[in-house]
Amino acid sequence: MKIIVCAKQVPDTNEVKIDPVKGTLIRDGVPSILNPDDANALEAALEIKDKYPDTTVTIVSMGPPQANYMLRECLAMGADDAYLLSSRAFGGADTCATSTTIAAGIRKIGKYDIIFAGRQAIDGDTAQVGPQTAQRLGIPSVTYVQKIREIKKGSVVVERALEDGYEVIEVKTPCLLTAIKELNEPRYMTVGQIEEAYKKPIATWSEVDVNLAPEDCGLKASPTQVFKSFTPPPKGKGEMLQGTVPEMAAALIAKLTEKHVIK
Ligand SMILES: Cc1cc2nc3c(=O)[nH]c(=O)nc-3n(C[C@H](O)[C@H](O)[C@@H](O)COP(=O)(O)OP(=O)(O)OC[C@H]3O[C@@H](n4cnc5c(N)ncnc54)[C@H](O)[C@@H]3O)c2cc1C
Repeated sequence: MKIIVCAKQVPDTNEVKIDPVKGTLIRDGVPSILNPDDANALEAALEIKDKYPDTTVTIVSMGPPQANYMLRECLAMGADDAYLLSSRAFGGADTCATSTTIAAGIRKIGKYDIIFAGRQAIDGDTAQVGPQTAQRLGIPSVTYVQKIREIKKGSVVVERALEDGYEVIEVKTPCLLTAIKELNEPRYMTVGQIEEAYKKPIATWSEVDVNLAPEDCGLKASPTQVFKSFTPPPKGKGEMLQGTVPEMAAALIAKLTEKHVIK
């Protein structure tokens, strides 16, 4: 079986703090990490490889040259090979242009049975790239995969998380599945695998390598453009309610109703 995992390097948004005086984001010293949902996607692929040893796991990422470190981490977890889609032409991509580029990279990689992506990336937070990539490749996709029940010949049976439960879906391969954190617990790298990971070559492909014209990628191929970004205002101070218990309860209900928390 051939598996491709889409992995994105993202700033660790848990480490991003807001400057209380200027109200701007403090990005200094914020480490770049493998997007958490993508670690679950990779773990799912590696678990299939553990079960079916003739499986290969290939990572594909679009990003700047430093995304190489994240790809080494994926190799050190157990992936077989990795490709980085990197070029100035890819800069400023929205999800539409990102999925066009990733799909072009996947076409060049060739045959695959399952593509895994994360549900969403913690920086852009759109959760659109996985399904869009599937659509560009003309294959079905299942999002919010919380469990892989069975790998059959020509299909996979998965559980898709819903707000109040889950649905069981059998999907024909080749297909794309997006992973959520409930799917598994990503494994650690081992020292031996880290050493091996640094010996492996990682091919870097530009738009020319994946048969895209410069106007098909990046900002030029993006129907949306971010024209302003700003830090949300900090939450107001807490407020202590005064009076007797019934008075405080009435005041609380009035405030929650006013904010449409309750009707
Ligand atoms: C603050 C901010 C605001 C933005 N606003 C918009 C907007 O309004 N509209 C818009 O279209 N774009 C927007 N973007 C851009 C968009 O988020 C990214 O450019 C796009 O590359 C990926 O979308 P995402 O990060 O939301 O990924 P998601 O769709 O959340 O990612 C889902 C999965 O797709 C895969 N994936 C995503 N990106 C890559 C990659 N580069 N390489 C490999 N796999 C990948 C991963 O498996 C990931 O888990 C914004 C970006 C930022 C930082």
